[in-house]
Amino acid sequence: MSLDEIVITRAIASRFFEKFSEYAVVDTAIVGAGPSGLVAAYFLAKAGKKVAIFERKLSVGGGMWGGGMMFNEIVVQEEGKEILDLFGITAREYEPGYYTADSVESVCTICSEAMKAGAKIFNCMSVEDVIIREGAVTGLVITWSPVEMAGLHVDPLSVRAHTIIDTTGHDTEVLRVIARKADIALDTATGGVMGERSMWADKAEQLTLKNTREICPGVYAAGMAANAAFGGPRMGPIFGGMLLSGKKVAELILAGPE
Ligand code: 48F
Repeated sequence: MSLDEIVITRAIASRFFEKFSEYAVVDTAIVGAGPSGLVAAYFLAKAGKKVAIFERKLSVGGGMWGGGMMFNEIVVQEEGKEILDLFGITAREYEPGYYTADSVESVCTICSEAMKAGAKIFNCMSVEDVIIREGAVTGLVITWSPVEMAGLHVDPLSVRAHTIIDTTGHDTEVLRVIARKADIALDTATGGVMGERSMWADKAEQLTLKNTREICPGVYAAGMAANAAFGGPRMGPIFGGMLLSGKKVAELILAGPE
């Protein structure tokens, strides 16, 4: 059988738009496919929720691929190792309480499990705004990342979601746009994004979990974005807090409003 380029083109276009159209309305939209976003997607999808992740870059994994300073190993503490174990990722003890894992194995495995559980990833898409109805965030405004990068004047599209998770890491992009444009105050001491503090691994890891929560109606903060939102410190290349934050935010969403 000879291959026809037009069939290939139509196959890609029709399959993509089938998926995109189906996921224009979801239970949870996650912004950012770093470790916290991928873990949240896994637990939510596994529980039967319809989940889409929107990721600006071509690749998933956020800051986890690069380990520490591009040395592609990550460190997790005892609690974080339990998540690696759950995914079957090889973790080796370095010193009591400190475990290492290959960062590429970690990203690939968590991403694969999240997708096998049913989550869909839309890469090369950037979230630039939100939709608000009656005081709650009900959707995201998205554009192609290359459109954003080229500064082209192209109108975006939208997706509707029952809940949204900001897992955009240090930049806290969804929360910043809410604080900047919307008439909704964030549930922080200032009502806005407080910004991250300097590195303090121990304190930051504890605060990441504490700060993982609903931050305004319809929107949860998780991962490094949670610390940046509430003025917590950064933690550097220890990833247990990120993994546990992804699990916690999924549990909070599954438990429903308090
Ligand atoms: O930064 P990132 O890995 O988030 P995380 O899950 O993990 C943080 C750690 O990697 C590390 C750390 C702890 O050890 O401090 O930094 O909190 O991944 C965030 C992802 O969000 C994407 C971005 O490209 C990255 O892959 N992202 C950021 N803004 C947007 C976005 C946006 N507006 N739209 C779509 N994706």
